[in-house]
Amino acid sequence: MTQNISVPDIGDFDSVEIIEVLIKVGDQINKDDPIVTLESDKSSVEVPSPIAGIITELNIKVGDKVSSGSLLCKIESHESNLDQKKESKKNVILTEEKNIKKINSENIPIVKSVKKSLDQPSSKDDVDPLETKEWIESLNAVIENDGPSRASFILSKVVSEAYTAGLSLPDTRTTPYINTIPTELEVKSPGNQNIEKKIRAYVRWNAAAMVVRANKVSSELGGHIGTFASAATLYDVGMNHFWRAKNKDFGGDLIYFQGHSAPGMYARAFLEGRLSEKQLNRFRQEVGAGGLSSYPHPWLMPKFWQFPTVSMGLGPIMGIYQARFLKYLINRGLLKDEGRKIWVFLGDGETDEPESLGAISLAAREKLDNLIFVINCNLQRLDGPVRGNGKIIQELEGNFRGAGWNVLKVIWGSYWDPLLKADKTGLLMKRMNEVVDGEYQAMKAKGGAYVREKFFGKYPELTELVSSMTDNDIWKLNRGGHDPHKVYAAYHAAMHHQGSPTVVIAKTVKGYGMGKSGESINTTHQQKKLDEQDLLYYRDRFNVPLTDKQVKNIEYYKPAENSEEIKYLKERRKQLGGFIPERSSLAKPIKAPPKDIFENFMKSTGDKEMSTTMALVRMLTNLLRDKNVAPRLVPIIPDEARTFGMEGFFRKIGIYAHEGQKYEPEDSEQLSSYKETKSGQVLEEGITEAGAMSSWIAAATAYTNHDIEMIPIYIFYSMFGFQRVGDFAWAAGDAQARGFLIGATAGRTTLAGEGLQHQDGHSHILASMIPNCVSYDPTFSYEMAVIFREGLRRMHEENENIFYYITAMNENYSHPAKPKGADEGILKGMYLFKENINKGKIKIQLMGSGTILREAIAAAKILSEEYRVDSDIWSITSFNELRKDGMEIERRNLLNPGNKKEKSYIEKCLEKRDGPIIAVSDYVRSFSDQIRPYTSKPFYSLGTDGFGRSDTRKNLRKFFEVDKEHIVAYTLSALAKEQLLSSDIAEKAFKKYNIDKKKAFPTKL
Ligand SMILES: Cc1ncc(C[n+]2csc(CCOP(=O)(O)OP(=O)(O)O)c2C)c(N)n1
Ligand SMILES: [Mg+2]
Repeated sequence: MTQNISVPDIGDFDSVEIIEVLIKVGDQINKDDPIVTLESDKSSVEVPSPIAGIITELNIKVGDKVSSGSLLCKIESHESNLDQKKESKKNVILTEEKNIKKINSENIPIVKSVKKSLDQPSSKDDVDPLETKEWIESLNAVIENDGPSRASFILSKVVSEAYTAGLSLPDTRTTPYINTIPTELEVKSPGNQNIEKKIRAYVRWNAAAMVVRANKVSSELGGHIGTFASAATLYDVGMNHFWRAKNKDFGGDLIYFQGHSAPGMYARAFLEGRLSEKQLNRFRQEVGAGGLSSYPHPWLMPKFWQFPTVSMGLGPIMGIYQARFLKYLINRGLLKDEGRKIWVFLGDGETDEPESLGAISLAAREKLDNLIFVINCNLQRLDGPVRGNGKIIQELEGNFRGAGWNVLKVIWGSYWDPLLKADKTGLLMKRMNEVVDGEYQAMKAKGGAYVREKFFGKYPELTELVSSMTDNDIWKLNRGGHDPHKVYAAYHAAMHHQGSPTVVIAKTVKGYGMGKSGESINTTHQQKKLDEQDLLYYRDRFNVPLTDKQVKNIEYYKPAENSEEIKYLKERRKQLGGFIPERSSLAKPIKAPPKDIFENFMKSTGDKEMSTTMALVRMLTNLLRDKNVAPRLVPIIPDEARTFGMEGFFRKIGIYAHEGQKYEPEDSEQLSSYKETKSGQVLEEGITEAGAMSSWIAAATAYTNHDIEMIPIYIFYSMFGFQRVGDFAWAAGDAQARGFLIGATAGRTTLAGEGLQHQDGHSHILASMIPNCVSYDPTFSYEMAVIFREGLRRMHEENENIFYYITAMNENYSHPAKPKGADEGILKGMYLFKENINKGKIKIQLMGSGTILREAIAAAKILSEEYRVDSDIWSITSFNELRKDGMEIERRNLLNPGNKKEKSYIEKCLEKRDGPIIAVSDYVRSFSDQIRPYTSKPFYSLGTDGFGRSDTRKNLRKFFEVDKEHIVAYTLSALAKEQLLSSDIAEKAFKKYNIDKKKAFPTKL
C-alpha cells in the first residue's frame, strides 16, 4: 500500500527550509530513518520516517519551504503508521511499568525478626504508662507472630491515619544514636582478625612514617597523619573483603579515596610490593621522576590514581554521576551489568561543601544502588569540631534519609554491645542522644576517667552500669568506625542493598592512636611531625614490631614476603581480582568519520544565515549518521537544549531515563517531542552545571574507568561554564578527560538582551589556564568543522589526553567558503582570511576572533575604501593556542642563545607583512594581549572589558567600542600615533562616528 509521508507537527514553526534530502526514489528505508533535514532560523531537525518501505515518489527538494502537513514523499509499505505509533508507545509504557513493578517487588527488604523490648523510663509526658506499654506489647506481638514486614505495614497505616487526623507527629528523619544494624543481624567477617589487625598496624605505621620522613627532608612538604589514622579500618575492610579490581573478567569497582588519606594508600601499596621504599621516601617530592603525589592526581601518577578528589566536594558529586553514568552505559547496551560498585569516601567536614550533598537526591531518584558513600565522621575538620554543638551523624542521617538513601550508621564498636544490652531502661541510648559532638571529641582527647565522669556520670544508673569497669576499660569502648566487625557488617549490607544508594556513616576518632600528639585534639589535622616519644607511643599502641632504634630512625616496617601477613594481604587482593587503586585503559580508539561528513560546512552558505551553534548542532546530527561515532556521542545539556536549537535530539536519540517514559508527553505528536527512554542517549541534566560537568567527566574518562572510549559533548551557556565550575574543569584536566566543552551563546556582545550575568567576556581566559585544555573561538562554520573534526581525531582516535573548549554563538550570519589551505592555520590559531589591497600606502594587520571578526572585516572595507588603508585580515581562531606556541618558542630561544632564532607561528605569519597590529575580540583585552610579546610590531587591542548589560548587539558593540566604527577610528588613531597618518584624519573619524571621548572607560560603567 502506498502511503503519503508528510511533515509532522513542528510546533510553532511555519515555512521552514529543507536543507538536506536524505532519501531518493527506490531507497528501501526503515522506520525512523531520516527523510529530510529541516532548518528554522534557530535549529535544524531531521524528519524520521514513521514507517518502513520503499520510496516511490519524492515531492520536495533542497531549498523548498515546508510546514506541518506538507507532503514529503510516498512510500510503498505494508505497515499502517498511525496504529503502529500508538501501539509502540503503549508498549514502551507497559514494559517500563513492568520493570518498575519488578524492581519494587524485588526490593521488599527481608529482615529477620529483631526484638528489643525497652521498659520506657517514666516520663512526665507519659500520662498513662500502662497504655503505652500495651501499645508496645501489641507491636512486639505483631513482629513476633507476623514478622517485621507486617509490623511496618501496620505502622505506616497508623501513621497515615494520624496525619489524616491532623496530628503532628515526631520528626522521623533520624533514628536513635546507635548502629543501624542490630548486633543480632550483623554478618560476620570471614577474615582472620589477628592478621588483619597486624596488617592494619603496619599500614598505619608506614603511612605516618612516610609523612614524618618527608618533613624531615623539609617542613615545607606537609602531609597528613590524623585523617588516615581515623579512616584506616574503613579502608582496610574494603581492601581485604569488598573492592574488586579491574581485570580481564571484570570491570572493577571504582573507589574515590578521600584526598588527604592518600598516605594510607601508599603505605598499603608498599606492603603489596607495588611501591618501593625509595618511592615512599619521595612522598610529596615529585619534581624529578619517582615521587609520590601529595593527593590522588591521575595526571601525576597515571598508572595509580583514578580520581582527583582532594578539592573537597568534587569527589562526592563526581562519584554520584559516575554511578549514574555506569547505569547509563549499561542501559544503553554499551556495557554489561556486572554489579560493579562505586565507593566514595568523604570527610564529615567535607559535607559542608554544597557539592558534596548537592546531588544526593538525584542518586536516590535514579535508584543508584551501585553507589556507596562512606562518610568518615571523626567529628573534626581542619580547625576544630564539625558540629560542636550538634551531631553531624544525625544531621547527615536526616539529610540522606530525607533524600531517599539507605542509611547505615556505624557509631559504636563491639565493646559497647554488652552495655547496650544491659541498658534495660533505654537510659544509655538517651545519654548517647543528648551528648553533642564537641563533648564526644573532648572525651576521646581526655581519657577514661573523664568519660566516666562526663558521660556515664550524668545519671546514677549509668554510673552503676560501668562501676565494674576500670578507666582503661572505659577508654577502650571503641567507636564503630574503628571496629572491623561493625564496618564489615555495614559494608556487607551496603553491597547487598537494592533499589537505592547507601551511605555508611561511621564514627571515628581523628588522629586515632596518636595519643597526646594528635588524638582527637583540634590541631591534629595539620600534625605532620611526630617526635621520638610520639613515635614510640604510636608503635606501642599498635604493636608494630620495631626496636626503639628503628623507631628513632623512622624505619618503615615490612614483614618478609613469606610472612603470613604479606601472604594474606596478597591473597586477599588476588581473590578480589588485583590491586586497587590502579589506572589503566583497554579502550579501543574510535575511527574519526570520513571527511565528507564535514564537507558541507566548507562551502559558502550564500545568503543563508546561521549561527555557529546551529552549524555545530548540524555537525552533530551528521555525526549521528556515522556508525563508529554515533553510539559513542554523549550529548550533555543542563536544561538549555531549546536555547541551543538541540531539541531535535530528544526524539531522534532519546533522553536517558532509567525508568523509560511513564507518561505520554504533552507534545507527543510533535517532531521534537520530549521522548524519555531507558536507552536514551542525551543526558538532560536539569539545571545543574556541576552535575552536568560531573557527567561529562565520567563520560570523558570512560576510556579508563570503563574501557570504552566515549565522546562527551557538554553544551552550556559559556558564562555558566568555567566561571561556575572551574574547579571541576581543573579536575577534568587532572583526570585526563577527553571530550568537548561547548561554551554556547559566547562572547560579551552576541547575547544581546540577557545582560551582565549572562554575557561572557572571559571564559577563554579561564580555559587558557588549564594546561591540557585546547580552546578555540571560531567565527565561521568551516572553522568550527575543521576544529571539531581535529578534536575528534586527536582525542578519540589518537587518544591524546587533552580536552577541547570551543565557543559557539547564537548570532545568525552568512558564512563564506573556507579559503584554500586554511586548515593548518585554523588549527594553529590564525590564518589569513583576506587581503584588502586598494593601492593604499598604509598597511595594517587586522586580527579578529569570534563574532567580532565580522566587525573587523567590515572595518577593513571602510578603511580601504574611505581611507586607503590596506589591511591583511587574520582570523584568529585561538589566541590561547598562539600564546602556547609563542611561549614555547621563546623559551627555546632563550635556552639556546647561540642558535639561530626559531620563529613562533605568529612571527612566521607576520614576518613579510607590514603595519601595526589591531587585535579585536568579544572578550577582555587580556585575551588578545596574550600574543603581544610574540609579535615584533606595534600592537593595539580592542575588547569588551567591563560588565555586560542588556541591549541590542549594535548598541553593545558601540558601548564596548568593538563595532566597525570604533575599529576604524581607533585604527586611524593608532596609525597617527605610529606617525603613518595625520592625527587630523583620526580626529575627523571620531567626530564622524559620534564617538564620545568623554565617556568613561567601560570597566568603570
Ligand atoms: C575545596 C577545598 N577547600 C579546602 C580544602 C582544605 N582542606 C583539606 S582537608 C580539610 C578539612 C577536612 O575535614 P574533613 O572533611 O572532616 O576530613 P578529615 O580530615 O577530618 O577526615 C580542609 C579544609 C580542600 N582540600 N578543598
Ligand atoms: Mg572530619
